[in-house]
Amino acid sequence: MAGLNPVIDVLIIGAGFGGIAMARELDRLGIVDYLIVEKADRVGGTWRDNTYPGAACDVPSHLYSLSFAPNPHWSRLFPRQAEIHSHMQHLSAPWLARNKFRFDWSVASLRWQSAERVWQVSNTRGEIIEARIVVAAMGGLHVPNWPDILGRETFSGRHCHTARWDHSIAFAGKRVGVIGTGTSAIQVVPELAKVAAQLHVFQRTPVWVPPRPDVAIAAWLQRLFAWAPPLRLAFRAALYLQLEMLSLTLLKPRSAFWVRWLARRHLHQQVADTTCRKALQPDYPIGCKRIALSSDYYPALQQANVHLDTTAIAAIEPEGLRLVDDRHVALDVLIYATGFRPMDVLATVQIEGEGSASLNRLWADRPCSANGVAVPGFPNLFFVLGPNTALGHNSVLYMIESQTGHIGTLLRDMRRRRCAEVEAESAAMTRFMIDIDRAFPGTAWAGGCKSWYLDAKGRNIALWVGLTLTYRWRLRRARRRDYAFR
Ligand code: N01
Repeated sequence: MAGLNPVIDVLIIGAGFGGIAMARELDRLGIVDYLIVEKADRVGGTWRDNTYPGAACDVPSHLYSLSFAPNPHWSRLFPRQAEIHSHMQHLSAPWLARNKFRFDWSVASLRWQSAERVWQVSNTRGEIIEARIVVAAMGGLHVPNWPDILGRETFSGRHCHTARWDHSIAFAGKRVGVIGTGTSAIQVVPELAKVAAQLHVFQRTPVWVPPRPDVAIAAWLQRLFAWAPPLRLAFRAALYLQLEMLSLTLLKPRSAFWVRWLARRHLHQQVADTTCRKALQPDYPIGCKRIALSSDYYPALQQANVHLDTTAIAAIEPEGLRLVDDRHVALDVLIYATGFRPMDVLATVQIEGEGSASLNRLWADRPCSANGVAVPGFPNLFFVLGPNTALGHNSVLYMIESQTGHIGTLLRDMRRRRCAEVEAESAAMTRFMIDIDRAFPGTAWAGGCKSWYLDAKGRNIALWVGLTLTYRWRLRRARRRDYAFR
């Protein structure tokens, strides 16, 4: 193992939006002794990893921005991956200039040293950084779900996952298969349909697809937003309130009739063939799976070179897919748009807290936490976008900033009280999990569908169940009652 460096105050893991927001919070507090480690060679998180054609955000750009780094010059209402990623690179420049990042630094383990009250963080090369505080901003959706389909390794053509796009694959003139019809698939399918000779879309469950009202933001409006920041702020607030209203309908699905109507009308307007329409009509409440906004998915499915296949896949074979009705679909390229494994968020990181307690073991059945931010037994360790703080309806950046602000307040309290340790109370974790489980039944997300929000037993492992404002308010109160300072 490499020699130890001096102990630093704070180590942030992950250079996505969460890591950058945390770094900015530390700057605000005047904490200068920190580093951000990142497994890849650039900032960007989700927006660095998901580079498939058509990748875009389904939260409007002026809301999908960190509050301290507004961008009046977003070119579209719904930002595309390249624009978000370049915005993030621009955003991270001051920290790059200050040499705050350590790239290609893939964390392998975190071990709490109770005598020294420091976290010993090692990477896959055996290098170690010691830090008094660790903030894990690793995101919840970064482990691709490679489906457990018989014969997956035998496919002889090119293949990739949407979250690990292989840009060397040429699609023109090829027979391409896409497994999955979630939000990633509905974005990549229209792009592949433009170039593939044949595109086979393998759908297990249809998704609700309302139209995506994407428009370019005119240059004059961008200039106006730059010139009059209150106008941009008002626009942002209006977008935020609109999405909070959507969350009210998802919390009480009976009031979601208008979103359902919108999506049904969209399906009827765009798909004339009744058999095809029937195949694309979901039979679960809207919002149960993430709503997939798209105005070009249904038209793409009806192109002459595109085939929607709803027969289950029996096996992957060297030359293509075998379906359960024994049909063979010959393919040159296979795309897995099969989502992520949120339960495997700690798949590559071992975390040992007080008394060598293993967080991996603790979370093996279900990831539990106090407010999605901390776990009893793991002092001075905080999570950004920890369990049950993802969203199915609003900007996750609002949750990130709620959490980084909360962690910042705890660090300030530690400093004020001259404490070396802060740890979540067990009662706080119990309270949070009970509140999440109590609020969940009766919501759209508990509507009986299968989604990455749920574990194999149907328990909500991912979502915050409520308004984002309620979450921010909860964290305000949590500061006093949910932590022990030592
Ligand atoms: O993944 P998903 P995703 N055989 O889990 C199918 C964010 N995101 O990458 O529904 C056959 O939604 C699976 O079928 P079923 C966003 O938070 C955001 O699309 O389980 N099919 C499903 O159709 C989102 O919610 C944006 O029956 C199999 C698909 O694969 C999250 O990422 C864009 C299968 C997986 O859908 C995940 O979205 C992209 C199997 N064995 C992503 N296994 C935007 O901002 C899985 N499937 C727009």
